[in-house]
Amino acid sequence: MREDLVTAYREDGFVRVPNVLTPAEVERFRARAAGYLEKHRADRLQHDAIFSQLVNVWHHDPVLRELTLHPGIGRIAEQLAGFPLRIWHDQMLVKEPNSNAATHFHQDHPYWPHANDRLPLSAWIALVDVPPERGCMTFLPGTQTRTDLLPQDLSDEEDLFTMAPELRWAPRVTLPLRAGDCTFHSGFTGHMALPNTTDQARFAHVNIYMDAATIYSGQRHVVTDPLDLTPGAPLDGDPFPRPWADHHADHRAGH
Ligand code: AKG
Repeated sequence: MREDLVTAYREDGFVRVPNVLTPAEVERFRARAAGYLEKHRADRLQHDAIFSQLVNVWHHDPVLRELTLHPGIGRIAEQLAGFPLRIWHDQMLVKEPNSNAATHFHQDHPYWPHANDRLPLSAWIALVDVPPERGCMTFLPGTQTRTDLLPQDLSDEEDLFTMAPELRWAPRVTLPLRAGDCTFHSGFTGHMALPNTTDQARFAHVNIYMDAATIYSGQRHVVTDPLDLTPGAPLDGDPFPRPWADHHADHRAGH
């Protein structure tokens, strides 16, 4: 992993990493994602026009599980974070052809039932070419320090800027991706995704990583609600794996 990419991530709260997947992996995962979407449309969380969102596909599909638990991507995420991580959850985010709806600016962490954690991050993996007009992401550099805000309302384009008016005129960085490229962004980095105005679906697979020491805050969330956890319980074990880890090294380090 290039040191300049780590430095950029730590400064800006996001970074683009090219070619995290080989062309053969891209084709295998893209074909599988398209098939999965057709089979599971009814399970989508979002039935509005922003995107089709399918959470924890790794629980249901052995091929997409390889993508969520991809050791190379997990290791890059740990290098960027600088501490041990676990999978929090994955999500398939498909912007349907000509769906024409932006994902408005927001931060991710305020939606999550996490406490006792250092800065988590997401790997947003492009399974097709994603130029701006197909719905790539735009980031607000440096906003990973804004850990004080309430969850933003995704239906309100202005909500983040109403909460933090000084961000309204801040620089914005839009990062187009080729298939197999990835952007990593922290859980507090403000970001949005542009609309898909093309006639090809935008397939993104997002691996979300959290600090391995994260505990459950008690807040409701679709991933933790079925687990019936007590507030303060560690988010660890089988539902939140770290398969890329060197278990011997972890043991020596006391994790
Ligand atoms: C995220 O991955 O945190 C996003 O907000 C993605 C939004 C999108 O892909 O439309």
